[in-house]
Amino acid sequence: MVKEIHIPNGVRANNVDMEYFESNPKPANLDAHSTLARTFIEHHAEQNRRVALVTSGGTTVPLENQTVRFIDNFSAGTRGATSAEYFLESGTNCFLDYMMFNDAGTVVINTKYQHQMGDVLAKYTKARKENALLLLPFTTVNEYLWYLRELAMLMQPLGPKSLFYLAAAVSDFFVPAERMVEHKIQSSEEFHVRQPNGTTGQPPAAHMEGKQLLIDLDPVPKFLKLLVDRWAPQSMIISFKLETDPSILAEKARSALKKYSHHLVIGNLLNTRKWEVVFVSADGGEKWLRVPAGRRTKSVSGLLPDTPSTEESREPAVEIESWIVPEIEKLQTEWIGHGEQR
Ligand code: PAZ
Repeated sequence: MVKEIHIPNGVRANNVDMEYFESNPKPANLDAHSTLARTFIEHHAEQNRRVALVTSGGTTVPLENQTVRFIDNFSAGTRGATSAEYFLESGTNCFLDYMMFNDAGTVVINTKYQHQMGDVLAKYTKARKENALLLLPFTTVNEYLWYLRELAMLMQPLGPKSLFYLAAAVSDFFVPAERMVEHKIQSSEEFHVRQPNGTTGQPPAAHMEGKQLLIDLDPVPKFLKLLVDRWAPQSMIISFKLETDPSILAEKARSALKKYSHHLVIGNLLNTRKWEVVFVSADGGEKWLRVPAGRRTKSVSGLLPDTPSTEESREPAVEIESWIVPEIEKLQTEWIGHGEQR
């Protein structure tokens, strides 16, 4: 039986949301991608399937409208991409492991991995053919926020069958459109112009003073709060927390949960993120997942002939996402079962 699905037309506005979205431009491709997403979500909703929104990669903060310079947040995109593979039940390794350069400098598939790569390709092709995967690109933090809001609203009819798995590394600070200069900021003093912003005349967020580039960024609005409270109130929401100081990781994860009241924060450290993560849940629970070390790789120390290999010079024996994703699936099954609403 085909259920009747109603997806709201466009995004419902409210004052808190509007402040940001009224003053920062809508991405050029948003409407086209929204149409694709709507079709995708309706297709899966009709079949009563779960839909996961996996965010992946870093966001950038452009300093100029015609962007030459930008600030980036670190993320190789591996967590999101690999997790998406496991959500699609592909159960494979990262395909980059299967590639190599040949003598002519061309990227080819390592003959040793032809078989596995064939598997990945077949599974990817199947996912695309079955319409199980929709890829939507974003680069800037502004694009990220617009897309997140739009997709969350489109996913609302799925209720608890929608999952937000927020693995992207999103900028905490940004240049608001009203303080963004149009042209490339000039470093040499003879070309210094204090570019007023075209529309508001507000002082620019980035400008030269003498030989120094001064940048004055605004905080990015607390979008997780808006997601939890307004855009996706019935969805299961998992966020990631990246830190470099191990002594504050769990505390920061707990604090995020307290602030935003979502389901789970997965904490990880920059240097060990492929080996271990900590699940911090709303009931105060703290659970570490640690995968064993596998084969050795060429780490910096490993390249030196007599340096003993360290734990860091080994690849994890399994992709940690192959442990994370089934845990999330279990949690979501419980969430759907409870039929709770926050
Ligand atoms: O993309 P990647 O595999 O290199 O890294 C993943 C990660 C560390 C960006 C991700 O697991 C994460 O923690 N994302 C949230 C970052 C944040 O605190 O905003």
